Amino acid sequence: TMNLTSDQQARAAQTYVEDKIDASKDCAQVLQDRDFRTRLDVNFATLYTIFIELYGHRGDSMDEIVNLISLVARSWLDRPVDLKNLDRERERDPEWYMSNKMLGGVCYVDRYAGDLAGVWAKIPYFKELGLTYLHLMPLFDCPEPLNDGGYAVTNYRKVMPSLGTIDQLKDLATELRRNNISLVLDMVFNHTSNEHEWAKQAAAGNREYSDYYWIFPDRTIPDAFESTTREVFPDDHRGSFIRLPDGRWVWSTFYHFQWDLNYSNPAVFRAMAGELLFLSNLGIEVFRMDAVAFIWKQIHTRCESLPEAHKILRAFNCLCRIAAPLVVFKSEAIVHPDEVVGYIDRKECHLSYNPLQMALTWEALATRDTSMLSQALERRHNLPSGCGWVNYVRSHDDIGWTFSDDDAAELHMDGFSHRRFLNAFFVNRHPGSFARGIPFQDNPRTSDCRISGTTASLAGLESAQEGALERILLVYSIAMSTGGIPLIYLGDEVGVLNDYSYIDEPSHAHDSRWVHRPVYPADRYALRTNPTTLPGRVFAGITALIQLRKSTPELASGRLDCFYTANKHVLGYEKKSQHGIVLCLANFSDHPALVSRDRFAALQGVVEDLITGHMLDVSGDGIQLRAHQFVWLRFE
Ligand code: OTU
Repeated sequence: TMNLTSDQQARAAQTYVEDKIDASKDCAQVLQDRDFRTRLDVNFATLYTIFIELYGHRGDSMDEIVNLISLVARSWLDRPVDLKNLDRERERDPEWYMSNKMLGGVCYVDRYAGDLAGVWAKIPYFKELGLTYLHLMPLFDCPEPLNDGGYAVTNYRKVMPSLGTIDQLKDLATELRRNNISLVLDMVFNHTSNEHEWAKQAAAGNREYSDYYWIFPDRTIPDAFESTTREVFPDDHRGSFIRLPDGRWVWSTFYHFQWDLNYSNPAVFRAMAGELLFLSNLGIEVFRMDAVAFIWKQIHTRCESLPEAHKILRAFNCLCRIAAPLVVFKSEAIVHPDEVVGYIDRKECHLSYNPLQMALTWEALATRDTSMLSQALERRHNLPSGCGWVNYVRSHDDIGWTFSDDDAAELHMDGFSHRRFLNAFFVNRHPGSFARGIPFQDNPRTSDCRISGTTASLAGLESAQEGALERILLVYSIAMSTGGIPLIYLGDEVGVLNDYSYIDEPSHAHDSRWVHRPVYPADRYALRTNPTTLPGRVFAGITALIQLRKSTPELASGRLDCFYTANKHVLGYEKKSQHGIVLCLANFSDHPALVSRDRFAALQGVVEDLITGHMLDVSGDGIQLRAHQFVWLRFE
């Protein structure tokens, strides 16, 4: 192999792999499949290069490649024909998810609908709302009662028995697809539950499976790692390791019953690739790649967002391009904004949560000042083409203040003290706060703290403060209009409040995120069509925003341009398309605010506000916004 270029090496490797597959009885017929061959030709070199970079130092890397491609081939042969058709359709329309018609919703199967049959029964409601993307929270088999809301998976091929079966999941995916709704599930691939078969084998001392995790006989290496790693769930345990009954130490970033997988072992990569492809063949269209920052560990580093973490994701992406091309990844990286964007690329994750916009929307509500949010839109919003944000107001998780301290410093703000202010404000320890949040993972050693609470409770509906309804609609108007996929935490559209009963549930009491994971609020939903009630007013406001978004083509695509309002209370941005420009203005103040006429010098006089349908003359006195008012102005 001396002096071969990397291209030639990859081609030689592909020939070697194909010969092995041809010789095997198992899946040789795949080589006659035109679609498979084309996609393999396009993607093999990328996959091979990454694989050799990660595992080439091992003697068995060629065998591992053969095993991996055989797995991919098998998966393609098993893929249902309706999915193969959709694969082709999506290859022809690769940016389908950037449409202004896209709308996401997320819920827990058990808490929102009882079980999978209950979710099926809610499809008419999802259509009424306009959902095209449904994220069901983790629903696979996991230990009871402690499972971190399903993020401790025991078996990726078995649905939690109380929720249904894998066949029901597949049928539900098909039915949702028939109704134009893409099913989204988590790929919890950084860790498994300690009751997963691999973990049980490892705990029993099996050598092969001990290598699936980061297990060490004594504290030497754990101590070295922990000198640079961060504590993510410090309420549960200190450091990154927990002790096994036999005295060994196993890596556990999150809860002690979630053990981090060892991706430096190619067997782990292949095993998880098998689970991913299995789920793809059920008709899952988008995978929420959980906790991506943590998947690679290297001593003397923070063990977050290492280059190899990106390579693992790219390799998984490549496998899908070959054997499940319609699949799209969404990155879940709730970290520094510089790191968040690192995962966003069509070759890695097409979509990403937008934790910065989410957190700074709340920040602006608390401060009544849009400077930080505006700066974030200006400098951190636009993504590589074909990639999009998932814009959310609340999720099942806490709010973390992940803004960049350097960005804050440019605005003459100190990140540390500002986070302290925000934490105090949102847990109602600041005079005059309208928010009713609860601290999450309050760490006195580092002063780190995050916030739990529902949208409505954080916006002032629970404390019955003036402007609560307007604040809820204001924050949703931002998520609905900046571009990408807006994601509704279901229940928010009827203003669901904090549920403090989690305190009485022993398996939840220690985790304040349960305060914003209430069961289906049937009473509020029953009032949603009654406009004299609060749930009815929230619902009317949010559904109006949804309709408007779907009929405003300027809101498609991810790009925006900032509009300088010269009034710190008022956020401004423009969305452009070949149809025209929509200028969004949002007043975060509790008082009226003016955007003066000279700010519109470049724009024409009388325009329509899409929100109210009224015509406004911007060249007269400028635009006067009521407290918390937002307008979407269309310039032709
Ligand atoms: C994710 O979140 C999930 O969203 C959580 O619900 C899980 O508990 C966790 O992983 C473990 O599976 O720390 O507070 O980006 O912020 O990955 C939530 C880093 C979390 C973490 C994020 C994690």
